Amino acid sequence: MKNAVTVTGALLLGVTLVRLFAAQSTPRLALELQDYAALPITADNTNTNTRAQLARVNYLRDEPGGRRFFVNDLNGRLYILDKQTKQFTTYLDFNGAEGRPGLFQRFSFKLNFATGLTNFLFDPDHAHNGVFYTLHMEEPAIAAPATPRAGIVSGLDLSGYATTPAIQTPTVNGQVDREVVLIEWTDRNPTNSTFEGTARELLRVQYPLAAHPLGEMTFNPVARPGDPDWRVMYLGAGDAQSGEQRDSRRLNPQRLDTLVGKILRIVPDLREHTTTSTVSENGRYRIPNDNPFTTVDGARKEIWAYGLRNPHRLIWDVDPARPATPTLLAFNIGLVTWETVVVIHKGANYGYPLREGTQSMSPTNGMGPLPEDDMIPVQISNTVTRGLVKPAYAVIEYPHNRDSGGDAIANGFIYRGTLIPALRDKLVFGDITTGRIWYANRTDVLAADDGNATTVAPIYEMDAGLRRLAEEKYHERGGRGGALPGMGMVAGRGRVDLRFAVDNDGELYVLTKSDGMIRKVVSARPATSTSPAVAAPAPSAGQKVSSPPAASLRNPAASTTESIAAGKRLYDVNCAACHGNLAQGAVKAGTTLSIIEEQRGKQPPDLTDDQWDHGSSAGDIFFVIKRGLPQTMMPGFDGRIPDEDIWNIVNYLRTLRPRK
Ligand code: HEC
Ligand SMILES: [Ca+2]
Ligand SMILES: [Ca+2]
Repeated sequence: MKNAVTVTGALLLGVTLVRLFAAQSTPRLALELQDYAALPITADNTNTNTRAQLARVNYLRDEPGGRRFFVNDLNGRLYILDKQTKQFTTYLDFNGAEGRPGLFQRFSFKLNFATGLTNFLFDPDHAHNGVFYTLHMEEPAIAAPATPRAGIVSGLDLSGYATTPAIQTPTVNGQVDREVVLIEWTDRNPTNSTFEGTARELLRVQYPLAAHPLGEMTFNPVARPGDPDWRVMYLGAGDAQSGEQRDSRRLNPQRLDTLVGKILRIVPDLREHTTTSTVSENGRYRIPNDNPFTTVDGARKEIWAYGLRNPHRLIWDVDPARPATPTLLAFNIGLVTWETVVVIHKGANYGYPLREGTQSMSPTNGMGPLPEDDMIPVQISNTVTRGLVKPAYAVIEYPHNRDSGGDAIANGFIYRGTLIPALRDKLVFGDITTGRIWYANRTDVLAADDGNATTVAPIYEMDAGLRRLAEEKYHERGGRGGALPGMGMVAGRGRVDLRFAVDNDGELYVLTKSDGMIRKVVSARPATSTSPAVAAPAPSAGQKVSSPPAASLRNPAASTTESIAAGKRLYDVNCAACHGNLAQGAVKAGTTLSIIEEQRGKQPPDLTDDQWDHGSSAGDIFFVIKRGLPQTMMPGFDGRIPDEDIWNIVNYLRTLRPRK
């Protein structure tokens, strides 16, 4: 077992190095970011996890016509952002949980990641019809009505409002922690900054676990009235964490009888496409007849593509050479190794959880090479299959790796603005937790969509210093604690929590939840050698392939009072935040990392109980600290703490005994 892990690590390193070298032959670009607007702080300041992020800004969208921005905060508010004054006005407040003043009493926003008011989207005809759509999460266990509360928004006419039955998702023990709700709103006067009109619930889907929701919506940007895609909505539905479970939920992303882990395609307005679509089961929307599985027995007709873990962002590439047929791309967050961008094709299967990136994944989340003739079953239900299909592969991928990767892919855009010629026709994207930013050439991205797993677009890292900027602003705006809130496996303590946005001119914005800021990308220049790289932690030596047998290594530092005191000082600064101030472990210290956020590893263990899962000799402990434990939250300190100081820490740890 241990050997298998090492081999995968070595393979991974090989892949990573090839890409790194590709990246270094081109001069590195440095992005200049300018503060654009600061969201009102909605943080829970008693929390150290992502609820302590100053404002959980998720989307910025330009109003059709470009007069104002609209911006949402997962904590519940949909704002109008005035482009001149940079003032935020609350347009709708969804958060009516636990006596809060907003619309929905079942509103659920406290867990990390994309819980809360996840998204809003303008109808393509918004300027005329005032229609927009929202996605938010509710907690079905809350004993309060699921309808919006009357009197909260004085112009909201609720006379015809009715909820829909939640579409069931296969689960175990009846567990359904959340429901995702899609609502269509019609504002009779879309020019003022208040809401007056009606709302219609279109869809409600069970989410057995809270992470990876149905969180993304988009319309084909080139479709015009009369076109088959006019006002047809594509949705990105996360897998509700199904694919990483080791029970019957695991196949949900592959199953065509459930909506999670899919790209969906629906017609929200019952009056559109009446002759080429069918009314949905719940009677609230239509399903185009040319969706790929409308004639497959037992399949959900809403499905457009499948086998995805968390396709949380969708974008379109409009090729000037063939503007009528834009390409849909999804940013898909991975589980074990690969963060990916995929090109979405009608009916395609992206393989998860049998595949991740361009590798295969075992039922215990082990990674391996793809079989030579790569085919997987077409899964209708948990037991029924119908033939085989060749999975579709990523066009961009990066690993969970300190040197060249991150924890979770954010979104990105193919730059079409005029401010920054150096970015033209580049897909600019980033990593959520580390705040790293890359670009790939658009032509490389499209060329990699060739059905061949071994071709992916090269990616080039850019310097933006985003982590440093976010840390400074976080503290300047009153954020407490030493690091940014939350954690990531690669990022360590402190998530930047990055997303991108574009305005109607195609200019780029960077949204960061940690400091609740919107920044505009104003230039890209060749990086000078002194330009600060993203302050990512120093490389962990965990990927080194050969080393002396750890257990036999002798501690060269004598266990003197000085050594132990030096070790304690270093421990307090570098380790106490996770392992507790007395090294008693996160559980006893009461500083446990949220289960959802850090589900991939154990809680930081007690280091005083003389139980060593990774070896008890001084050499074993030395190497755990130096290299970290890959695939867990334990970072490597190589390059950050000199070897002799690591030995001092070992000496300090050796003096500790369990405390009552
Ligand atoms: C970001 C949180 C975090 C930080 C910071 C951190 N650790 Fe850890 N550490 C962990 C976690 C989580 C584990 C358990 C990994 C596993 O086994 O799944 C761990 C495991 C260990 C182990 C292995 C224990 C065993 O049972 O074998 C040692 C030793 C250790 N850490 C020491 C340190 C020291 C010393 C520092 C500071 C220099 C440090 N850690 C900093 C999270 C952290
Ligand atoms: Ca209005
Ligand atoms: Ca390819």
